[in-house]
Amino acid sequence: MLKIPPHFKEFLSEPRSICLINHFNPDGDAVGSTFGLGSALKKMGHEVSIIMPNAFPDFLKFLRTDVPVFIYAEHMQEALMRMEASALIGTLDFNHPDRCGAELGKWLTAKDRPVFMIDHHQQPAAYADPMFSFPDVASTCELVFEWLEAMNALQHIDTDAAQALYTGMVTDTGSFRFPSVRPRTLEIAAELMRKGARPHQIHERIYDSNRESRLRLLGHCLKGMELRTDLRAAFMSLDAATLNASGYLKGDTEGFVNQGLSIEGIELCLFAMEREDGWKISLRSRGDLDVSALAREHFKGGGHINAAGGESEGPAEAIREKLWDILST
Ligand SMILES: [Mn+2]
Repeated sequence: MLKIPPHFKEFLSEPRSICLINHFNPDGDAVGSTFGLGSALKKMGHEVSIIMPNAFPDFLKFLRTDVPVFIYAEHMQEALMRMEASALIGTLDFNHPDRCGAELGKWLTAKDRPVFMIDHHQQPAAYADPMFSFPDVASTCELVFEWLEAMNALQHIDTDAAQALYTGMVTDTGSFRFPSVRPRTLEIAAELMRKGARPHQIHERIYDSNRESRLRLLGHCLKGMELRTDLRAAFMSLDAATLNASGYLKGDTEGFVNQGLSIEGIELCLFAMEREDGWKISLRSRGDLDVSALAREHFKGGGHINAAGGESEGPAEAIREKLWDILST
């Protein structure tokens, strides 16, 4: 399936200085794919750095890597120095320069050094070459495994890398239950287990490590949830005042949007959350209902068929009415 162009393989046959960049607000797949690929590339003889646009959530802190990680928002100078010194840039789990923030995105598209992409989002922007872009694949971590296999480099996946890649597969597939899961997905998961991934430990770290504030926020969110059964849709929101009063930490609302979808007969859920820079929108759907198109057309965003995000003007009531309008027409 995934083929490495000969000139690219040739380029990587010598030790190179490589920077791997993932997207703003890195999730399990973004962190897992950069950690997994980063440490494998290091074992292949390359000098690797990972650049994250901003910090990743606490529930992913159990993941380990022997590759230095620079958070751009916190250590801009060091991150830039690493990027400037690299011979090759890899962008993982995103496919548009905007997704890593305005400054990093601008730097990426300056085109003064080769950039490759490994990603599974729809409608990739043409800033990278080669582009390993496979929108039908469930996670970037799954693609990193395929990429390493195509490079004959699976032996370079150690226990930490296996844990990282497995974690991204779990978070991007809702624990292997989304329609994007293929037989191959489970084969790769099994292979990662053989390489040291511990599914029970990963699940515990991701799903059984709630902070009290997170659970209370979820309670608040569910209490205010509104359903339109005629439209088969659910709407949930949290405003800034509620978030601040709860002692909100990044990552606390991860997965909230899926709760609305768990109701029988509901096929779409929109979760709106107010941050300093405006309202963030998360959308989830079932089946053929394409929320990435909806996010693109109405919420300045995008994503996958069943999982997408964007932004909107507030307040919550206006977003809710907008959603009902869109779905009614
Ligand atoms: Mn992903």
